Amino acid sequence: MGLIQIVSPPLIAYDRDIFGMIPSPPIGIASIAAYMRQYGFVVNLIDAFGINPFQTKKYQDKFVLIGLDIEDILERIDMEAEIIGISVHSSMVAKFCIDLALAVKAKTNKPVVVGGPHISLNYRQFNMEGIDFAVIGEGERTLVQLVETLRNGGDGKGIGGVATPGTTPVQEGEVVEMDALPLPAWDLLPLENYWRTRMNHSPFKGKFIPMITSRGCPFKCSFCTTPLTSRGKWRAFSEDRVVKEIKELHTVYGVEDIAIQDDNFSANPGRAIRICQMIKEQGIRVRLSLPSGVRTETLTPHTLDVFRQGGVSYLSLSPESGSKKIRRLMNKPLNEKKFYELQKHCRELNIRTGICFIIGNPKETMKDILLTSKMIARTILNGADDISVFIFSPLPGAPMAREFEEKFPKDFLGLCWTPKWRKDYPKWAIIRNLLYLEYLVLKIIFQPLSIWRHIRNILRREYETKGEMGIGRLIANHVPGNKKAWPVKPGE
Ligand code: B12
Ligand code: SF4
Repeated sequence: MGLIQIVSPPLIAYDRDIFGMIPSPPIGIASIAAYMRQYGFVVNLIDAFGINPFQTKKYQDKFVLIGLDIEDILERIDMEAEIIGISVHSSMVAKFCIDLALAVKAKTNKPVVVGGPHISLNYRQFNMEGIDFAVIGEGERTLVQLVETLRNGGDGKGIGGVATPGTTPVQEGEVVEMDALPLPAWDLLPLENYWRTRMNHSPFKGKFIPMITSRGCPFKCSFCTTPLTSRGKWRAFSEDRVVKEIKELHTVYGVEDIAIQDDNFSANPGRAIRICQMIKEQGIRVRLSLPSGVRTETLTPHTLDVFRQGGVSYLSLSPESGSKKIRRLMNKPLNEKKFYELQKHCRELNIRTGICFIIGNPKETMKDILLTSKMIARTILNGADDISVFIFSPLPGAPMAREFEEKFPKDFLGLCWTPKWRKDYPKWAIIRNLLYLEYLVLKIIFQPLSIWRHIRNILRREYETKGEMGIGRLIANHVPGNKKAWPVKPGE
């Protein structure tokens, strides 16, 4: 019996777009590999970004490809593999993954299976290209079922959660009970290379790793696809399982910074509190961060106190807009009073905060922008450390994408938070820059001491905010002859 080969594609972003160039070890395929190994499968992972994050190339005119390209990946594919899987995280990599899948098929003539968040809502795009199998939703159980069926001479059609060219899945795929999932197979991924980039999805000082403690989200923000892929369900590891994983990451991999990348870590606030209490009681010394946006509805000042005691050092809050009208369109209600209180409390607790905004809604007027600008000012006066301003991009499947009138790229390339293909992009880019300028000026005026702290962190390359990581990277790139800098533009 051959092995199971799974490929995670390189990172693809607009040239020099630091908003899109965020590396993070691919936890989805690490989870599948760990689960399959339990059943005796031999799994080999090719992390096309992680293997060589310092190799950059021009891609499709306006983009940059970071990591291995198709030829590099083909060289590494094990010809003994009985099936080759490709993980498609976002629409940004869909075009590359189709080309890769077709090239793999042509070279190996083995079955190719794709999966990942993009596939769950856009499997037809891959079916139309004739790619053998597309797994919708969580992949652990479905991939085992698919491989076993193929081994037994089946054609894979009719398995829940599997789409094949010309057929739609008859039923949802089976999901594994959360606590039955083993710890991700990090031993199969080149973590050291990620650490060498000195960039991550979340601030860090030492060795970092991502972690998922729950899947799905019960909320329904209209720009997001998670409510559809998770069907509004939220499933979580038990507190014991989460703490066990944190302990192991710390002791086995020497990790000091853990980025909890859940869609909604605190959907069950009691569970989140207990996790942090257990970390404190057991004396586990790691820094935790919550970079994916924590819903204010699920937080109280007390929750934040316990988070701090459990090691939470950074979290991002996502009001998304200062305008009620825009928040309504995003289906993201916000109690502003509570938001400001929580934000101030984070400051008191020394939890670093990043406040996230999305601008560029087609119905957004100057008045709405001014309200966002006002909110940014107030958050800085309250002591916010960082802001992130994204430009709205219609992610295929998201409710807001359906209302978006401008045609988005057919191949989905460019569907990221810097949508340069939008006709009105230049306008939004200027507004984004002005909002960052406002942030910087107000920071210098109202938080002068914090500037020194940011400078110190950047010089030490030990980051407490996302902004420090970005600036640290840009500076490192401008030091002549600095071979350690993670590149921002295509190489030769
Ligand atoms: C963490 C995260 C990131 C991280 C880490 C990514 C990584 N390397 O894993 C970072 C910050 C780097 C990131 C970047 C981006 N992301 Co992101 N990200 C997420 C998030 C919040 C969680 C993903 C995750 O770890 N889930 C947990 C793991 C266990 O699940 P999983 O990865 O989905 O894997 C499971 C299945 O998908 C499947 N599966 C996965 N791979 C495979 C392969 C095979 C062969 C099979 C069979 C199955 C399979 O099985 C796995 C186990 O059950 C999701 C939201 C979500 N819930 O999906 C958004 C999400 C996937 N991201 C999104 C986007 C848009 C982006 C960006 C484009 C944003 C940007 N900056 O512009 C970039 C893309 C970067 C690039 N150029 O490719 C969108 C994608 C929507 C779309 N259609 O494009 C999502 C859905 C969020 C949203 N708002 O809607 N992201
Ligand atoms: S943006 Fe966050 S809170 Fe809103 S639906 Fe998506 S995952 Fe849930």
